[in-house]
Amino acid sequence: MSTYQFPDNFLWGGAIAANQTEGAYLEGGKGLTLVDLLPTGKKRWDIMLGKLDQFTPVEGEFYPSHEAIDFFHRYKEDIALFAEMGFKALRVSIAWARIFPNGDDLVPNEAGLQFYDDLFDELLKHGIEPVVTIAHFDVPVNLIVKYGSWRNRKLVGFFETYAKTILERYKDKVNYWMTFNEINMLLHLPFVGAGLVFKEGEDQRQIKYQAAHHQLVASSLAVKACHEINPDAKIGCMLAAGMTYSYTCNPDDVMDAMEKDRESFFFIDVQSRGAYPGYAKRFFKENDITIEMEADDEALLKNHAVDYIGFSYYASRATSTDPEVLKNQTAGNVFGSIENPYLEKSEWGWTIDPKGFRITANQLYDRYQKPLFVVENGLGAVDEVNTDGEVNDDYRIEYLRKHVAEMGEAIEDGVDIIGYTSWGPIDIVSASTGEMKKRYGYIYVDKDNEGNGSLERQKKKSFHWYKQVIESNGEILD
Ligand code: BGP
Repeated sequence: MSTYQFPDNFLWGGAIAANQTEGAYLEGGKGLTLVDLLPTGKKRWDIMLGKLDQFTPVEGEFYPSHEAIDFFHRYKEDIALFAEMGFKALRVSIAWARIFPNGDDLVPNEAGLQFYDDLFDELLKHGIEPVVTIAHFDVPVNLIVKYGSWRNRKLVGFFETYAKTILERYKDKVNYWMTFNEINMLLHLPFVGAGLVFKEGEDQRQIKYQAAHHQLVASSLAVKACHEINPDAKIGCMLAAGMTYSYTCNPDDVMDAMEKDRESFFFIDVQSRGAYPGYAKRFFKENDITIEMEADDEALLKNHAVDYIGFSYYASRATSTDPEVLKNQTAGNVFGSIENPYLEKSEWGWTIDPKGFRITANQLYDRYQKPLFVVENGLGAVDEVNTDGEVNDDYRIEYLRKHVAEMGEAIEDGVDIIGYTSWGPIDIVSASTGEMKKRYGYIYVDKDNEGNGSLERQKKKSFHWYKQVIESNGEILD
């Protein structure tokens, strides 16, 4: 038995994203979205970095998002399994291109709106709160081709129209919203985070930060609309978090670690504290970055701050100013990191640091003093179905048990955490690699990296473990 006291109404559940689960990529009137242009294999990474000149799927390439795990047709079966685990909440995203297939359509696509009405009704039928991400890595391709995506100020207006449409449509069904998934990802995977495509010789950093400003203004407009349409709803931001450790007590390393964290905190400082921080203004000046603003931008940012801080936690990071030390890089949720000699890594090289979860939660709560919502955490691993047809994912239970325990410690530290929706409660397409092999789920899906399989679902050992965690409200973690 653990000794942790999770709040009575703690939102235990899971998190998925439209582009990694739904499939049906052109059904029901949906338009092409940026992820529909991401094939598996080595081309994927270059495109995610913004090197792309082909805006329709290429014959012969495999695009995992086109079918994903067919959640579009199977959501009722999957939600029944989530309900069997006792989920209080399910984080989903709405595919922008299901609602506005071209992004700049004058009227929304009713079939798309109806799909999410049906999805939310199914969740509510099972007593599961929808937690909705408005934008999760899926800008409609037409907005990229016609306007250059978020580098263009016009995206603010298109996004505001999209956000107002769904906030109004689902105001009686959705009480938890968040604006941009991992808004800081834009700096690292600009095509994924903001649909940015670069031409030879462009100043990419200038374009990224101008696009970031447009997203930050758009986010404040969504917050404003949410509070006007449904004052009882809560709307948050969403950060890819994970504290950066200094490799040594050398003040240069400590400063470097602080600056690495501030690179991400910048987005949340604006969305939660309502203004550009001084360190960002210094950074812009020293790097010849000029942010074009419109007259009421700063007032919008100031007057429409988020209600809670949503974040993903997979790992902590480490940094050093010593070129020799910097050579020992490891992977991570895109950011990468220096190998931490005190910690293990996943099969994909992601550092495993449960205590870092407690540290990061304290760091965020100290900084923002607003409720936190853990909207992603989990272990991507290779799962094998054994000869008895079972998946004994003890390694995933171990990872999750340790992280949930550290979350309990953070709550005892006084950190106000309102929920935990672990990433990928069902096996889904990996965002970074497009693989099915990198599995996160409590539920196994019969599909491989090449798209073969029956799509059949089956419970893993962790399904029963998580069911017990939820039933006991975090008391039983063994
Ligand atoms: C985050 C995304 C999620 C999810 C997660 C796991 O960046 O918000 O969409 O994909 O990472 O990463 P991956 O799927 O690459 O293993």
